[in-house]
Amino acid sequence: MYKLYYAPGLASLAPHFVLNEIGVPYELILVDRKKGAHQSADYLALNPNGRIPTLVDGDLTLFEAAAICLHLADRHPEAGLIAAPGSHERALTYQWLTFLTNTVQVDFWQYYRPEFYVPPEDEPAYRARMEAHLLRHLAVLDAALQGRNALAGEQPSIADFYLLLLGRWCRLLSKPTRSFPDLARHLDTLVERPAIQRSFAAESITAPFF
Ligand SMILES: N[C@@H](CCC(=O)N[C@@H](CS)C(=O)NCC(=O)O)C(=O)O
Repeated sequence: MYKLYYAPGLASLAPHFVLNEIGVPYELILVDRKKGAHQSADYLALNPNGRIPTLVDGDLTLFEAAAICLHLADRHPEAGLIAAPGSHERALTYQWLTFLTNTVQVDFWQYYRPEFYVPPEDEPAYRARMEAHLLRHLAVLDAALQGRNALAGEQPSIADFYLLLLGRWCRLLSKPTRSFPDLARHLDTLVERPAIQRSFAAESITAPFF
């Protein structure tokens, strides 16, 4: 049985969505950051970065939320969470997932934790710059979703579930996720899915979801 190491609302929420969409049994293991569990020797043995999430799949231990989503989608092709290798739809899933993780998530992290990057006096200006980047990314995603129900192909893929995580994180920006109409329409549809509602409930996340 899969084991997903998670903390409520963090990057682990994307693979949590994916596990519930697939409908396989799994064990959800809380990494209690308040107690420093993510820096414990036991957890660092699984994930030397001390970051959340980590997936254990038999003798495979995997970190990076996007890698976990890709692995789960590949292991369960019947769930239809990624198109066939070599197809245009799969290439677009790679494109959007990489954009979400390499660009949006990285900028969000810098917006959220500016203290890692600049001295205290520079933090407000740095955050403002990162927020401007994030708003531009949300506009790109909104335009990509115009008249569409998925980022790639016709059915939501792992990229869409990852988008829901990041859309949630961006809900408190000066121009929040909800103010991007096509993005909001798409995320509203995803939120209604039973697997997504089960994920939120298991992490005690209540509305508004983004
Ligand atoms: N690129 C990693 C980033 C994971 C990450 O940064 N996780 C955050 C929570 S969203 C974390 O573990 N933070 C630990 C900390 O704040 O020390 C992934 O997507 O898995």
